[in-house]
Amino acid sequence: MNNDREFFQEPAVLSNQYQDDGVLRAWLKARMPAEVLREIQPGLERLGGRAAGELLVMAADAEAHPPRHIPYDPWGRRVDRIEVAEGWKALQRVAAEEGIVASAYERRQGPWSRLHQFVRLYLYNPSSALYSCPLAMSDGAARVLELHADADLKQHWLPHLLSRDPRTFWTSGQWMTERTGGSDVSGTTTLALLENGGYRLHGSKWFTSATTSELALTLARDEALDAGGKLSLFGLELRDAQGNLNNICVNRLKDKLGTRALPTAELTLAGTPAVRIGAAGHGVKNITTVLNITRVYNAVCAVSYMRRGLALAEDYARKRRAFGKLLMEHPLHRETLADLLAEFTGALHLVMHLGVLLGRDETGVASGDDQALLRLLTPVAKLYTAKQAIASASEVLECFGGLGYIEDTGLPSLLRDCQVLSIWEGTTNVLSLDVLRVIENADVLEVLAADVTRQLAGLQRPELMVLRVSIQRALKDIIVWPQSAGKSGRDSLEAGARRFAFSVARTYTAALLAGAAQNGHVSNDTLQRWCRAPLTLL
Ligand code: MFK
Repeated sequence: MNNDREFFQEPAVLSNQYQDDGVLRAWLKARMPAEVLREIQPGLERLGGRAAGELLVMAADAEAHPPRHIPYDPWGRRVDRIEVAEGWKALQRVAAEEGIVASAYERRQGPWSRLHQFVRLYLYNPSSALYSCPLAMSDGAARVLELHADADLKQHWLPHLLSRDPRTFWTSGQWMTERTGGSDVSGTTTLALLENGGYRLHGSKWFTSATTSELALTLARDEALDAGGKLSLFGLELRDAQGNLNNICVNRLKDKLGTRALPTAELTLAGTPAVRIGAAGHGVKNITTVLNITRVYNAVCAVSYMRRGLALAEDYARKRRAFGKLLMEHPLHRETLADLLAEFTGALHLVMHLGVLLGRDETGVASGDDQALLRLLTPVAKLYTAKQAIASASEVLECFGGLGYIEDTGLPSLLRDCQVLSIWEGTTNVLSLDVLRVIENADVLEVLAADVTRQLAGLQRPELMVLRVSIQRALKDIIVWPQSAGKSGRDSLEAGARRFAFSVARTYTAALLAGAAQNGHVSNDTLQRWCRAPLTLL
C-alpha cells in the first residue's frame, strides 16, 4: 500500500507534438509559403495530438508483443506465419489514414508535398515503434515504380502503396542483404531464372525487414544476361491469392538489439515469381533510387528521435527536484538541455532543407544546382544525423538518472532504436565513401561553395560577423581538402572521408542556422552553441 507521505517521481508527459515544437513551427513559418502552411496545419495539429496519445498506446503494445514466427501449423504443415501485435497493425492503419507515404505522391502542395510528408513522418515516427521502416521502403519502392516500371506494373502496385484506405494499403520490403554482405552487394548469389517467360528467384536473403509486407524489391543475378554475372532489380508479391507464401521459406526471425516490434527475417526463395524492374543488369543503379529515399527517411527519423528525447527531458526537468530545486533551475542541467536543443535545431534545419530539395526534384522544378546539392546532402545528412541521434538519446537517458536505464519507462528503447540509424541503409563509412563518389564530380563542391556563400551574404547583424568568418574559413578547408588529401593517393582520401563528410554537415548546417539567426528564427545562443564545436575536422 502507498504511504501518502512517501516520495514518488512524476513521469515525463508529452503534449501535442506539433503545437509543442517551437523549432519545427518556426522553421515552417520561415520557409514554407503561408498558404501551404495554412492548408496543412490542421492535419499536423491532429497528428501531433495522436502522436502524444493513441499512437503511444499502439507502440507500447507493439513493443510488448514482438513478432513471432510460427513455422508449422498444428498438423505439421509448413506455414511460416509471422504474428504481429494488434498495436503494430493499428500503426499500419494510422499510417495509411494519415497518408504518411501517400501525401508525398498526391503532390497536392506541388514542390512542398515532400516536405509536408516529411513533417508528418517526423511527428509519426517516434510514436510508431519503427513502423516508419516499412513506410520508408514502401516509399522508395513507389519512387522506383514511378521512375522505372512499365505501365502495367505501375497500375497494379502503385495504387496499393499510395492508398489511404487501410484495407487496400500495402507495404514493400527491400531485400538487399545476403550472407555475403549488406554493404557490398556484388556478392549477391540469388539467381533469377527464366521459366515459361517469367522470372523465378532462387537463393537466400539474410536481412529482410518488415517481412510481413505484401511486396518486396530485391536484387538477383539475371539469367537473361549473357554474362550472367550482373544484378537486376526485381519486384515480387510475397503471397498468392490464397494468402500462401510464394515459394518463400522463413528460416527465422532476427533477435535484434532494438527495433523489436519490427519483424526482420532470414528467408529462402525457392522459385518465387518475380518481375524485373528497369533495364537488365542495372539493378544496383536502380535500387539506389530506393536508398536515396530511405536515407532521407532515416535522417527525418533521426531528427524526430532527437526532438522526442528533448521533449521528454525538458518536461522531466520542469518536474524533478534535486538538491532543493527543479532540474531546470540547475545551471549545468540547463546547459545540457541547451546543447541538446542546439544539436537538434541544426539537424532539423539540415534535414528539412533536404526535404525542400527532394520535393523540387520530384516535381520537376529543381535546378541543376539543387539536384547536385540533393545528391551530396543525402548521404551527408543520413550519416551525420544518425550519429547525432545516438549521442542525443544517450544524453537524454542520463537526464533521467537511473530511471533512464529502466526498461518500462520506455527510455531504453529510444537509445536502442537510434542505434540502428547509423547501420541500416548504409553505415557511416559506406556513406562517407558515397560522399567521395559524389565529389568526384568537381562541380558539386563549387555548387556547395556558391550556396554557402549566398547564405552568408545575407548576414548583416554585427554579432554574426565573427561566425561568418569561421564558416567561410571552414568552407575553404572543405573545398581544398579533396585535392590536398588526394595528393597522397586514394587511400588517404578514403581514410579522411568520414572527417570530410562530418565537416560538410557541420559547416553547411552552420550556414543554414546563421541565415535563420539573421532572420530571428533561431536564437543566437543556439547558433553559437552549434559553432562552438569545430566546424571542420580536416
Ligand atoms: C527509419 C528509416 C527506415 C529505413 C528502412 C531500413 C530498412 C531496410 C534495411 C536494409 O535494407 S539495410 C540494407 C541497406 N543497404 C545499403 O544501404 C547498401 C550499402 N551499400 C552501398 O550503398 C553501395 O554504395 C552500393 C551497393 C549502392 C554500391 O556499391 P558498388 O556496387 O561498389 O558501387 P558502384 O559500382 O560505384 O555503383 C554502381 C552505380 O550506382 C554507379 O553508377 P554508374 O553505373 O552510372 O557509374 C554509382 O554512381 C551509382 N550509385 C551508387 N550509389 C548511389 C548511386 N547513384 C545514386 N545514388 C546513390 N546513392
